[in-house]
Amino acid sequence: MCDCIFCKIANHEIPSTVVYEDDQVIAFDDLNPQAPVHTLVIPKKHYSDIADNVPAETMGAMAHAIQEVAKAKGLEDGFRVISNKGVNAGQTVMHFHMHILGGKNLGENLI
Ligand code: IU
Repeated sequence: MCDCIFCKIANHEIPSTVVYEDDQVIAFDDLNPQAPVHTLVIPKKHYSDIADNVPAETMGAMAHAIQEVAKAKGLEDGFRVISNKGVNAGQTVMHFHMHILGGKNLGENLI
């Protein structure tokens, strides 16, 4: 059994507010939002981070999910995508995820 919290969200063992889902990825609202829209996209299969030999097909599915989230959340005015990898980036959940932030002018501040 995987003890990873995002694996449990992907398997619907832990509830989340799902914004988009297909066979490869799931997108859900961040529990501690840093912007009016803050949604996470994760692959359903476990990879520790973006540098963990993530297949190109999975990256494509992530990109597609980002576009679907942007449409669902009405982010026509723009949004930011961030993926933290490792200690220096402040990664706290060791299951590859991309943050989608929007809903206001984010300026030049990093998340
Ligand atoms: P980071 O890139 O690893 O630092 O981001 C992890 C994010 O996961 C962070 O924004 C948390 O608020 C978010 N999160 C969540 O949405 N639900 C959870 O159960 C947990 C973390 I643990």
